[in-house]
Amino acid sequence: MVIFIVPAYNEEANIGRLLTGMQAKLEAIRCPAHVIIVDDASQDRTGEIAQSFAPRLSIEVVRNRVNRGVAEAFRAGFRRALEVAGPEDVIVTKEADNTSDLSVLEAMLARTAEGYDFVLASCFAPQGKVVNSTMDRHVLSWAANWLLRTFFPIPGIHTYSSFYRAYRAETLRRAFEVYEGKLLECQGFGCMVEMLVKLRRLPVRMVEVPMVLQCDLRRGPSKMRRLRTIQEYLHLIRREAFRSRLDPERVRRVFERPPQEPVVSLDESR
Ligand SMILES: Nc1nc2c(ncn2[C@@H]2O[C@H](COP(=O)(O)OP(=O)(O)OP(=O)(O)O)[C@@H](O)[C@H]2O)c(=O)[nH]1
Ligand SMILES: [Mg+2]
Repeated sequence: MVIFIVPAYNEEANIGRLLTGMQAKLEAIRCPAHVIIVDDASQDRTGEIAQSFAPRLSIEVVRNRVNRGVAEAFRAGFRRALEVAGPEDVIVTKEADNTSDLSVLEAMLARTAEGYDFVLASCFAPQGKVVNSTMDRHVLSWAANWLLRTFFPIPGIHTYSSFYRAYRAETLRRAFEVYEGKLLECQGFGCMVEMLVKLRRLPVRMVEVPMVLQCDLRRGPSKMRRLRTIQEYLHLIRREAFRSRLDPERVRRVFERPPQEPVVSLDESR
């Protein structure tokens, strides 16, 4: 099974199209899936529209009463996904704004089936592309990724900031355990970079799948606050670049343990 986690804030203009596309794709590739939407106190109909897909799609909407930001949405999403995930399941995170290109999903899942623990959809990979972005946004994003690559080089990885990723659930469970819940400490958009930087210190096989990021598929404004995100990246670089080594004995113990069955069965829990 593939468990999707989609953080969504005021995405009523996008979420219907997103879920219609996902439903069609999952049927076409015959992929059993469960979708977790984390609706973060949207002031529009995001949650209602997502919930209306329930008869057609295995979906649950986690609703926050107050807006807690994208990092808290991922924390809640991962917590829930790891409750229901079995050892062979894959967790996919993606954006609600239709920019996470579904045509690369099969390639991402194929890579996890080959044994990769962590697969990143990558617009800065040699065959990837960004189209119809504004010049300033594109330059900013490219520069941020270049800076992150310089401080935290990972062979073959070019895009550090993307939300669109596939994780083997069992590996992620172990990563959360090694970091004792501190795999995601950031509060904002930096949290996805933080996860990548922290996962690279573990015995995790990573690979990229090139993606075309088509920015004009999004309707409505961007939710990303640029200044705050830049500050968070800089803070992350300062904190992680000089962090002491993880205890190798602890990492070995957690990563060599037998796999774990789901804590909660999806049928009973909804
Ligand atoms: N749950 C939750 N989701 C959020 C919040 N802010 C943004 N998101 C979601 O996070 C995803 C990424 O936000 P975007 O606005 O697309 O940010 P971005 O992709 O970095 O920037 P663009 O390139 O401008 O699209 C979308 O699915 C948003 O709905 C929030 O406060 N809470
Ligand atoms: Mg986006």
